[in-house]
Amino acid sequence: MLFLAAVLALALPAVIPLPREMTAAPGAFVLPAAVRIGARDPAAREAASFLADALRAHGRTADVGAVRGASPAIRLAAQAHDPRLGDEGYALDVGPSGVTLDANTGAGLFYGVQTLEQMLDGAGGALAGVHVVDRPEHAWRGLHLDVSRHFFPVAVVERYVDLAARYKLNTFHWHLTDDQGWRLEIRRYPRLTTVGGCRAGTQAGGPGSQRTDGRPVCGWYTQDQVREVVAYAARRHVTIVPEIEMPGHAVEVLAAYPQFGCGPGPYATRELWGVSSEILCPTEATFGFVDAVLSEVAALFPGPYVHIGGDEVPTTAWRASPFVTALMQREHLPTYEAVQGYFTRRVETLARAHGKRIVGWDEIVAGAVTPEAIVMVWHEAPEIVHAALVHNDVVMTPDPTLYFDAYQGNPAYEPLAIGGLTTARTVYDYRPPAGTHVLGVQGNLWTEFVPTPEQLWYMAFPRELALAEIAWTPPARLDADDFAQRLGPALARLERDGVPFRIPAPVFSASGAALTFPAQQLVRNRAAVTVDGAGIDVALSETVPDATIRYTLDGSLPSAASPPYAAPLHVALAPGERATVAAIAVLADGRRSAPAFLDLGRSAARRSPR
Ligand code: TNX
Repeated sequence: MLFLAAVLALALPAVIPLPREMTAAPGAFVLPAAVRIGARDPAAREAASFLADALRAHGRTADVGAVRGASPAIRLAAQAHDPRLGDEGYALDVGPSGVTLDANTGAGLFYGVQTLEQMLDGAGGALAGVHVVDRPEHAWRGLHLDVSRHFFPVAVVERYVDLAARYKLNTFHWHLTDDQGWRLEIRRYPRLTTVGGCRAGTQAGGPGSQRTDGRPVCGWYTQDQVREVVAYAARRHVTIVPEIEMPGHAVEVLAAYPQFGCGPGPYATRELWGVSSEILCPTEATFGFVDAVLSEVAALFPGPYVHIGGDEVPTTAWRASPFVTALMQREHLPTYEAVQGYFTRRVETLARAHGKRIVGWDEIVAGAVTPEAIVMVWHEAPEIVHAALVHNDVVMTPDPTLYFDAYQGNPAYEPLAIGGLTTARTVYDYRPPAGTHVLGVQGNLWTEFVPTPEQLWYMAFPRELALAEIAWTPPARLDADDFAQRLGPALARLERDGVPFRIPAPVFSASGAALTFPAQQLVRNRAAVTVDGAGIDVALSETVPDATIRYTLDGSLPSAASPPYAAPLHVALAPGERATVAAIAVLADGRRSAPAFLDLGRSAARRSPR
């Protein structure tokens, strides 16, 4: 009994992202059937309503009221005036008499509630005593979603935002426009959606395919829907950064309004992935158009930023344009990069007049951008990172390290993706450069090969959990092995919530030692071990707590009908003999992981020395 108590006291709750400071405290708080939550101020009431929902999901009744004489079990207040907590931090104490959560702001309380909800998950009726003082490492904890290449309805976008907020991400970069579709209703320019929001077909097949499915498709958000998403995100302390791509990645604009191109057209919303060579022409008419669009965008999105794109600008159309040639002479623009710089500065002036600071992809640096622009660095080359850092604040979104459209394992066993390899571990190991110019980090989810919501969740999780931790937790506290331990409970929670994340493959250990998969072997989901003696014990473990492992020993691919793993397998090998253990993890709903393989070989018998 005493021993058990000691163990309980030592075990800290599995929280992602790991709090800055978390220590065990004596005792535990036994949750009553009816929980009273005392909220001291309006911000506290708002945060408490999320906690009440979570308690109800755990079979309790919960009511939120004022803090009066009878002390409520759980008290929240956003009046800490505690410099340790900053704008987004919180202090959380759980002990036998209850829970107190303090913050300087509503955001801080909201994050404290997220921590508490994760503690509730593993608690089974009693919250272990704990003392937490937490605040984020990075101000910009971003997650991006491309709704142009594939359109996702409001309910999916809200779920995406909700899940991000649960892991304390605070910035949603909504990639609303691109060559393949304009997704935002603009009252002044209705054809942006009715024409630019439609395409005649969608690329079929993998990267580089020239085939389309021939099925016309449209999709966009009305301004009312956008206001709904903005409010939904705001309740969760998520700022939305809308992206309106220009001057490249904008052929859908020209399909609707060809007068903003440099050539005669005609133009069409793009059906294939990749980049259109048709781009916006830097005319006064175009800037008038951009001004009108930005005025509606600024009115819809209360956040301080608008992302104006700026990546991958082919110059073919500008080179062929007498207008651009004349502009270059008049404005003393020696290069096409300088023309893009001119374009960016004009747009920045417009954005500023609408009260917004611009964000742009790192290509905007080459054209001499103003120091107020925020540069979103997606190229990993050190010279590009450094160039951006000289004068500008940056957000780090390195491709493919934080690109959630890359493969998460051997393509042979993964749904079609764009390429590359970005595992949760790849994400976890990323460290942004230090310095006050680095606002934070962001994961990008481009959707060329993400046609459905199911695929969206698969690509997002578990990588998003690793992103959340490197965004929030101080680097000195980051520990991949510890994170791997906390991943199991986090995935179990996503499973309960019906989020079809990618299930990690089983992990091998042989004769007691965990086998690490070097990057090369990880790609092939394959490790190899040479056995010295007559046999070897192979243990398997899964990440998701209630998963079943199924395995084969004959080299075939395991199925749901293969034997379930229960105890370490003893594999006996004669000299020179080889064997393969193959294993998958299967969830209760039948979803399964990619297979992992362990090749065992015994060296041929050596002659005994004379
Ligand atoms: C490059 S990253 C793009 C996107 C694509 C992505 C695919 C960036 C700023 N531009 O238009 O969707 O690659 O990974």
